[in-house]
Amino acid sequence: MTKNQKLLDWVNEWAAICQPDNVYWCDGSEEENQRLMDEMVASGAAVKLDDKKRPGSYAFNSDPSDVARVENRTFICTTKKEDAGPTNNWMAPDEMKAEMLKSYKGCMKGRTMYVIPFSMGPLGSNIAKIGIELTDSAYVVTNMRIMTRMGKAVLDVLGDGEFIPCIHSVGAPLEAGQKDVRWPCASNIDDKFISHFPETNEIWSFGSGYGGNALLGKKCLALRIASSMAKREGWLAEHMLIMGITNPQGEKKYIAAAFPSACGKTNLAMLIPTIPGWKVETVGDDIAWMKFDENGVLRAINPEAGFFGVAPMTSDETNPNAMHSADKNSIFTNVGVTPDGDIWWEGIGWDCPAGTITWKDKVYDPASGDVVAHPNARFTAPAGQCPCIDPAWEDPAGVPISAILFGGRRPSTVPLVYQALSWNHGTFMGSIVGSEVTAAAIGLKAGVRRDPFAMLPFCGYNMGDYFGHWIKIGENAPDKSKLPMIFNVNWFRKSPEGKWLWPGYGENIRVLGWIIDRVMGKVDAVETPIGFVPKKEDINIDGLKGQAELMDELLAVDKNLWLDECELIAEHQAQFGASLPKELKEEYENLKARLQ
Ligand code: O2Y
Ligand code: MN
Repeated sequence: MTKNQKLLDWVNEWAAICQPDNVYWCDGSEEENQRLMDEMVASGAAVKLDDKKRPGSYAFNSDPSDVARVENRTFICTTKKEDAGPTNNWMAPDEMKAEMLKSYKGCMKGRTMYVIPFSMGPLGSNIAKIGIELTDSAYVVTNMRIMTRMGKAVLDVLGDGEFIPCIHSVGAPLEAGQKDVRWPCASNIDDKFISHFPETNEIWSFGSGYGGNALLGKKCLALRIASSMAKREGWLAEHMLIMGITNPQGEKKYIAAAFPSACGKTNLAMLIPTIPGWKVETVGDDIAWMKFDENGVLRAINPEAGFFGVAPMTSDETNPNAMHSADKNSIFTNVGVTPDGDIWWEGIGWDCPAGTITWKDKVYDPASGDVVAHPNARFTAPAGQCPCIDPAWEDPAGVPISAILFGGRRPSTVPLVYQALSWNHGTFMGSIVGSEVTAAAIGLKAGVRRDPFAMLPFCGYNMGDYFGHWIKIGENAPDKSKLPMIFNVNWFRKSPEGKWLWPGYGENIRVLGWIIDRVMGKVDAVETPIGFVPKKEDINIDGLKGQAELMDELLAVDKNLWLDECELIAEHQAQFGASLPKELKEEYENLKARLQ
């Protein structure tokens, strides 16, 4: 398969540690995928879905203890603690490796070690990075085949080159003759580790088979390790969707956007415009890698090849493009399986058929109060199957980014949309992204839960230094006039009576339309203390009954509310201590001064 001696030595070294029964090099072929799926169906790990309803698709149920990313067991291991910063769990690399090596010893007994060569980014793109994941989970292999470019072609491109080594084990060795469980994983949360070594570009994961903990190309490589590489190399690895927007005149612009979870990022990436003449096309729904080209234009690629989307509440109503992406050749995890071999989840848009088997492997009993699908149930679907996939989504050169959007769930204070006054001001806007939480969310203090740049769980180094990197990107831009404009959007503003002020979903094209008009210099805006806000007549609300009366409230900038917000921002900034760039302190002071 390869003559890369470093790779061969590394695989041998890990095989000696983990002691699998076999080592298998994945070629990424259809036959290999089918064989693995057939094996998992035969063992009871997977259910084959009906070939007419969901061709080439399978359902898996995880262990009930292994259903999501484990943030409290996710570590950034740098020599100096301050390099991981105040928002990451930290352990020194040597200490972590010594601890984890104890767990890895013999951890693959009775299992196969799969060697997965994968590329994050189109094969051969100068922005792409090659990783090799070692795993004892066939489920991980089949998911990585959808989520990345995977297999022999990657080894051909790699040649003798450098790769990012990623080790993964579910942490459940089998004794001779021991029967496997459907979803092996470490039974104790403290035995799980998702560790990153940004100084040496390594990922070590142990104990979980789920999503971001196990598909190491995604959050671990494409965000945590890549963000730290990007800082060293002068580019950006961001938790952002990428979409193309074409106006009725046929002019097309690409934007990138970051939102904390539960803000409808996948829905926005695949939005179906409600106003005639507009078109939206998707480049990616989760991660953007951005670099300046030789003309000084910031260009973005989606390093992934698939979507790992939240299933519950995804429907033909909320996101038909996501639904069609998962029509075939998809993997479903922790959803219900109907008696006729299809899938079901809460909010899918039709009634749950009698006899549906829940994610906990029970016949669904509506009287029980149980759910059919776990709230973090997922579909893994090839991006190329998305009906609105952008023609340039695999262009190795990436797409030119004209605007960057931030947003959160802010029922009060934050207007529908506003534009940054400058790059540094936009960086400040990204640094204060957050969603309002109520005290009703058990264990949480009411207020704004900040998720700067939506990168809080994904920044591979000190977040204060990350802000500084954004400032430097602006300072060192080859042509500052070509930097993307920065905006903040808030689809979630409510009246004091608790009524939504904006319809959201496909109607968000009206706001994107204003943003595109700003990018093209077609409209003026009102300068306020927080940034440029639209003149209400510049947002197209044709056909939206009752919206005109809400626009003043929706776009209002209340100085007193913003002064209160400033107090919260000061608390937020304080946690970064000396690592907070002086430019962000200045932006804060300037905002306060403009408000007074
Ligand atoms: O729970 C998981 O492992 C999945 S988390 C996830 C998946 C797809 C896209 N984004 C996320 C996220 O947490 O941001
Ligand atoms: Mn995400």
